[in-house]
Amino acid sequence: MVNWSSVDKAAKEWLKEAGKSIVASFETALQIDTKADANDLVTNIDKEVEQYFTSQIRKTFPSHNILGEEGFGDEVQSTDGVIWIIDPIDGTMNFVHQQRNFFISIGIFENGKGKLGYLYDVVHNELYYAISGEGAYWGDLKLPMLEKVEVSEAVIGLNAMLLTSNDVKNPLISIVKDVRGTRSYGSAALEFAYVATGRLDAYISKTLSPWDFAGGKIIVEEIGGVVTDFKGEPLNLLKKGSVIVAKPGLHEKLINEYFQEK
Ligand code: 2AM
Ligand code: CA
Ligand code: CA
Ligand code: CA
Repeated sequence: MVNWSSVDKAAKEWLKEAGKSIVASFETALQIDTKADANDLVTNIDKEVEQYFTSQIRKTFPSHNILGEEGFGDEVQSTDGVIWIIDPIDGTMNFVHQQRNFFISIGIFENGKGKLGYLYDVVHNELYYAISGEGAYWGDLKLPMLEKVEVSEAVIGLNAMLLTSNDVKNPLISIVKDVRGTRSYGSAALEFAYVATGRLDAYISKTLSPWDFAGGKIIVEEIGGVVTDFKGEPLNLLKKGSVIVAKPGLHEKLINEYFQEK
């Protein structure tokens, strides 16, 4: 049996420590490299923060598995047992260019079921978290269940690149015309936190990796939000793919009225 309250306590303590070292790094010279393309950035801090979490987890919870963006975790092939899915800095471009609008994201799953989710806004020292079955929180404030909203009154997060496809049937073009407004923040974790707190009604992304959505999915689902791929299917915790996270009702409408081929 896993003692979830000791896992929760450790995760929160390590998030605070990691957050302090990230803030301290603002005074140092970053080493910036690129990954898949020239705009896909990674820094020494992304790597150091992931190494910090992996070493703490291995010392404290040696039976737990770790899936991390920067590759310091394990070669996770199945969702059996306890898995920590970690993004040490979500929104690296924001971290490098803005020194804000980036988060640490952690989702902890047991046999594929979300147990503990954390989205940490390092710069504002604000933690969004959920303990499955016990509620979701923004700091000390318990978050209310998400309420239904109409498409015409929805403010949704998405990346403008989604609109650059020439496909006239691109459902995103109709969605952008029909909603009240759109926002692009450049951090999936931030956008999940904003859906959880009602600042956004939905967030749509064509490709996210497990570490981009793991923490946010646990938090948003705890308060009745719906998280699926563009087909309305559940997300695979070990694969990248499309993601729609939205308030109840709105999610159904976006899938049924825009994404499903007529
Ligand atoms: P990251 O900052 O941890 O890489 C907007 O860029 C969002 O998409 C961020 O949450 C970012 O996470 C994620 N993302 C996923 N794949 C990406 C890629 N190839 N390049 C940039 N961002 C990516
Ligand atoms: Ca990245
Ligand atoms: Ca990410
Ligand atoms: Ca990252």
